[in-house]
Amino acid sequence: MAKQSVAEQFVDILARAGVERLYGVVGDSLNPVTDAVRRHPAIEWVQVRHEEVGAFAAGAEAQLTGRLGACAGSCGPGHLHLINGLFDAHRSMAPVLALAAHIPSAEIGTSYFQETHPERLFAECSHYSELISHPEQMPRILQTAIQHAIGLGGVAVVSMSGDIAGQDTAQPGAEVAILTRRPVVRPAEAEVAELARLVDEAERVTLFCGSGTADAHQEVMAFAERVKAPVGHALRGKEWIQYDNPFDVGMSGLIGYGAAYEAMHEADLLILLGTDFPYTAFLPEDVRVVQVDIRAENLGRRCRLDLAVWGDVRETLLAVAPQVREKSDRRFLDRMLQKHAAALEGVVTAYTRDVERHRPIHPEYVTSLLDDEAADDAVFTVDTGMCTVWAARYLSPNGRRRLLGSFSHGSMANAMPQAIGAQLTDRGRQVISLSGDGGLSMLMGDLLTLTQYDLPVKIVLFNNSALGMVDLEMMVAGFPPYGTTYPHTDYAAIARAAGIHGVRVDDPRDVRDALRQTLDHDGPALLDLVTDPNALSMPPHITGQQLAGFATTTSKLVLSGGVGRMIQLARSNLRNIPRP
Ligand SMILES: Cc1ncc(C[n+]2csc(CCOP(=O)(O)OP(=O)(O)O)c2C)c(N)n1
Repeated sequence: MAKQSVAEQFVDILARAGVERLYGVVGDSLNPVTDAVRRHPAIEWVQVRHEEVGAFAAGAEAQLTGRLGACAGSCGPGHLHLINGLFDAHRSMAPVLALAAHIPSAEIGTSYFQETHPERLFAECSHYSELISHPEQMPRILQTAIQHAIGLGGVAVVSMSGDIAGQDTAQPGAEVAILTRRPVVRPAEAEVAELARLVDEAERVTLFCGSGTADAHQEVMAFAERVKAPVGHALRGKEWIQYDNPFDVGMSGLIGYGAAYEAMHEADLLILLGTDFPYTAFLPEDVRVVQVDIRAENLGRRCRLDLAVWGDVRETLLAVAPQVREKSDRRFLDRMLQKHAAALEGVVTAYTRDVERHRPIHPEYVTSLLDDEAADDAVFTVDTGMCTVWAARYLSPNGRRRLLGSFSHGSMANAMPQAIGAQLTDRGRQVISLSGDGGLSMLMGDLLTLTQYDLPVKIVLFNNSALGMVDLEMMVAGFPPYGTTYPHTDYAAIARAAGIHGVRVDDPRDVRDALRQTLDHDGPALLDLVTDPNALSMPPHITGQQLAGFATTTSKLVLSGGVGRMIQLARSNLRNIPRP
């Protein structure tokens, strides 16, 4: 067999691990690798304008497909540009392999032009970050990296100088067996038995769900039915839990709604299912708590636990369900469903009042129309900022739609880059980026990537000429808003100049038609909606101090926050409550 270069072997193994694209910006140190990609039949080079976009896109691919995503940066500045997107992928547990091409190997440690120390630089945003400094380290280092990314869920980084990548490999890589699937993790029998005992002892059980409930919708519902438990969710659990859910009590957290908070606090047993919900202030202190998680190291890091269960949510529920006695008393569940419906009824009119004439356009109105008009299997990517609030409240999951954001890392500018990755995995699927004007402008260069690859991404831009979320945070904390506004900018014109179908709308009566036309457009499109910067949303459980700050800053602003179609779910769940 002809000799392979290290770079060729690298690319070959990535392709065999399921990687279809390598996102990046070329550079001298990357040349042997990009050249190997050019010649490889199964892997494509996606030429982004900013490496951060490539990392976000690779993370989005991984979150949608469950397969390994990949990106690359050339030495020095290319590494630094990758970092934020890699942090996001890592914290979302998205398996991503990043190649950090390094300066010439003979120069390492001399403060050479563009020198960084990638194995140190990426340590905090990866499970594994190692340097290949000799051809004989291949293929083992790459295999180890891939297995860290897939096995632990997150980022692995391989650094390699161009001169090493260009050398012949010492060892064949053709037969390397690569792990591509996760195992099923069933918790230990003793934990299952203890969980069953705690459930049997409890009178009021609440389930609180995170992204670990992906693929466990049916099991969560069956368990809730068995123990008559209200089911709340964290933001990353929304897409898996908030549909076909007769036990829904909404979302907890800073942008939460409904009765999830009450259900968690009034329970006598709270079961956290696959969630690393970070807000300890929203977790109860005097309730028994069980946490079930695939990551043993996450157990107990948010609150004191009565039982830690290491396992898949689905497997745990399947194992424990037959061991618990079915409960017949649904009083707690029904009380929580009633509280939830009442909480939603209280705000349901928040945005509907006069909204078809309200100028600037009300963002909640836009999102509720988008929810109606979007495809049943749409992928929504959502910018950090107020877009996340609107998405949490107005987008309706159904088991086929997907919702991606920067929900753990909380970075701005994630949505359009994630939409690029999402669209490349399936050009026929509707991919909608809910972008803020702050977020879009931060990585706007990659609008050109949409044109270059003719990606039919639809950008719905909430153009409030403000960093709205921070504006709100400043007011809540009692600071006068500062540094939070932008001059009015016509992003539709910018889109058109970039070769994208761009339409600007400032009349609320035109929003529905404009959304339809944008979604129907055959190619990339941007709908620039001039939205109201003063549309507010408040968490259901803000402290008195926060409220005081809010009140002292302005008395004109009102609490708002509608609830979209979830009110229908809440109302129909009430109808299911048996009448005496
Ligand atoms: C990279 C980064 N910088 C700053 C922040 C802090 N931050 C969070 S939301 C936000 C405002 C986002 O503004 P925009 O995208 O216009 O959306 P809006 O909230 O106005 O809808 C800022 C500055 C952040 N999360 N990420």
